[in-house]
Amino acid sequence: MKIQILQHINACKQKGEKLLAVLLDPDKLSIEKLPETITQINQNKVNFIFVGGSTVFNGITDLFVKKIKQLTVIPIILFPGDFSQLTNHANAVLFLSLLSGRNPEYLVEQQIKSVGFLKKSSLEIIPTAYILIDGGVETSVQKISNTTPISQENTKEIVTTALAGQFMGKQLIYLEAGSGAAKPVDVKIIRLVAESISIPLIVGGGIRTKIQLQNAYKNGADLVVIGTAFEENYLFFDDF
Ligand code: 1GP
Repeated sequence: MKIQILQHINACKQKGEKLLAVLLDPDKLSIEKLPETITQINQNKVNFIFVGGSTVFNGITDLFVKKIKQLTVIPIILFPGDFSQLTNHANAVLFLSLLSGRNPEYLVEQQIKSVGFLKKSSLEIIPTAYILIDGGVETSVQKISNTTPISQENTKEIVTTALAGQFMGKQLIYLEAGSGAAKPVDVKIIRLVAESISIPLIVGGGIRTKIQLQNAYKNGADLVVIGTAFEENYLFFDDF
């Protein structure tokens, strides 16, 4: 049976059940290391495996996802840096539009380039508003997309951008401080956005402690994404 990922996320939001995703970047993690990595993930309460990165070489994502699939039943969601990172072996794709930026390439061009692949694929396509927020360092997504993140001071613009995403018909709002951010998205921003929108809220970037993770949930994040903290310490989720 095909898993309906978005339906599941919405049902969890209704019930107040918080969700956790681990981000695996094929550019940082070798395929050889996947068995050990996925064994750790399987032992924890991880709901989704996100796969993607800002700069992944052509073809690698396909092999990477195929290998993950052999090792786990956890649904795999593509979090692509560009259209070359699509593979039919995953369960779903976050169909991202970088609404914080003003670069047409990431607002709409990449999406158009992906249609040829997506119309033939069985991936669940989840329209997602992707909002880059200043995390205190210049992150890869900022460099690659050549866009300026929204300052954490500018809460009005963040909330307005999230609402614009919802009004455009996006099904998820993703607040992103960028992988390896020095400062994750502030809890006040998470709360303001969560109170303003009615669709599920994803938060990621720079979350390195369990307290930060719990605070993101308490303030309204429905799904939190962890990359670096798990990459650096495979025991990060141990006492969840
Ligand atoms: C997902 O980019 C993040 O939104 C992952 O960030 O690597 O800092 O956890 P970290």
